[in-house]
Amino acid sequence: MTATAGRRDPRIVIVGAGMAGIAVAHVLKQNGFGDFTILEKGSDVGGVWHWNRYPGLRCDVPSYGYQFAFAPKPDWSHIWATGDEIQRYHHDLVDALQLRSHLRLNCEVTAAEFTGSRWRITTADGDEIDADFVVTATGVLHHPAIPDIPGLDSFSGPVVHTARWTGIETSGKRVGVIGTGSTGVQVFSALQPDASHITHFARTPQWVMWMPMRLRQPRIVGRLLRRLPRQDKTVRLSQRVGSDYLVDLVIRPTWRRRAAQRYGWMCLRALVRDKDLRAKLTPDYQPFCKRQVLSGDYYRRISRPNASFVNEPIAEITATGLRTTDGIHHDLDAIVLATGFQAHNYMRPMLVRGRDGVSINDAWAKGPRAWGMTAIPGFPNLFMVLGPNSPTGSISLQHVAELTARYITAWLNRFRDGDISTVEVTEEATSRFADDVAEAMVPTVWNTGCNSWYFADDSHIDLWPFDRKRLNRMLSQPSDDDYILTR
Ligand code: N01
Repeated sequence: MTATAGRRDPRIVIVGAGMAGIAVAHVLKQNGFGDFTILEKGSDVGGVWHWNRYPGLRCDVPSYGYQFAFAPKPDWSHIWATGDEIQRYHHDLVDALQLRSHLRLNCEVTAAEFTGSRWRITTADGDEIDADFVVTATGVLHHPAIPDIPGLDSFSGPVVHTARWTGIETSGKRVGVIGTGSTGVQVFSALQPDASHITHFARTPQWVMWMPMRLRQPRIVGRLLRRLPRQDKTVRLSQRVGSDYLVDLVIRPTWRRRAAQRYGWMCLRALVRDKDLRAKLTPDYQPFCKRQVLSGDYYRRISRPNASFVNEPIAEITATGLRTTDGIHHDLDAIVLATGFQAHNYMRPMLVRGRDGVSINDAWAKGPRAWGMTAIPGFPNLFMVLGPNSPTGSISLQHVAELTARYITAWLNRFRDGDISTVEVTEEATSRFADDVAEAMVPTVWNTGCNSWYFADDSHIDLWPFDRKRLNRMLSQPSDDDYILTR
């Protein structure tokens, strides 16, 4: 740490330069913290928008709300932006906010250990970096889940996971797509027109709601938005309206939820005319129970002559294709795994050791837990951004990342002022938070009987079951009562 006239500037390491890491870096800079480094294992910033490059990638949240209020971009080309455009936004932002000098790309953190007064960070290259505070911004949907299907290694053609897309040839080929989440639906719809045949393998069918996802944003809209005096306020307003609407649907069983769910059923009925196909595509759980899939063309594309939908379970993968449990062999030239992520790993497999050498794997032996998505008992001076129970299914994550960064900054200010040396959330506060979450989770739509990546284990849903006001209140001001402080 550097000391100036009685103040000490903390050394801060941010792990991850995705959306959350950028938010933290910006807030630190804004608050006059200069001694921070962002360590990013990828070759570029952007997080999921850097790693995911599969055909058809597009944000299913309207672009005007899917951006930082502190960096509004009024001239998105589409109402739902493509992955490329979102990644360019992050790229440009890092330059505009002058964060590059703080950034170390291709720098993977393998371990972080609390030594009693500070953190020692080890990178894959063997560098050791000391820090007073560590902020992990390592994302949720980062580690690809590779399915444990017998024979996967024996396939003679290319097998690619969507989150590690390498330009495989699918044009004129027989393609199999495994997985029917948001990614599976997007990649299937993008590959269908050029494939000689494409088969969508579904373990569980999903509700797919129609939205005009390719709608362009008229230029005039961008010009008008640019003229607004406080663009940050309009972004916040659009995020608030979007969040309030979604939260209302997912956390309480009301007529509004039922009306929105009815729309899902209407889309299926109106857009899939073939009764047998419609029966196969019909889920046996409520819309919104899993993360809702939106698409402008999936039902049209799955109905095309060169497309098949197979919901017979997969028995094995062979050298030339895939066999389902009914004994049918599906000949394939390429397999696309749209099988999602290990969403509850957070900063792992980094080896994180807190006070008294306790490892994060031991601390989280019964599943990931943190007070307020950010602070973990036993891990002083370490904060997470978009940690356990983040509202990935309801509230703007840009808003949450910025709010959490401001919350962390409040502690950093106290360190800088010499008021505290270490800060560690209490076990009691964390248990209280977990109990409140568990109770509020009961009437949510996520708890109505489906399997989804929201579940950290059989009974624990890793989401935020409250509204935005509660989130804002919780992260507005740290309370000393919830923390152990050393001075
Ligand atoms: O992953 P998922 P995703 N055999 O976990 C199936 C965000 N996102 O990458 O339902 C056969 O939803 C699995 O089957 P089941 C968004 O938040 C955003 O699609 O578990 N199948 C499921 O169908 C989204 O929710 C955008 O029975 C297997 C699929 O694979 C999140 O990312 C775009 C299997 C996985 O679906 C994750 O979406 C894309 C197996 N062994 C994604 N294992 C935006 O537009 C798994 N499956 C912002």
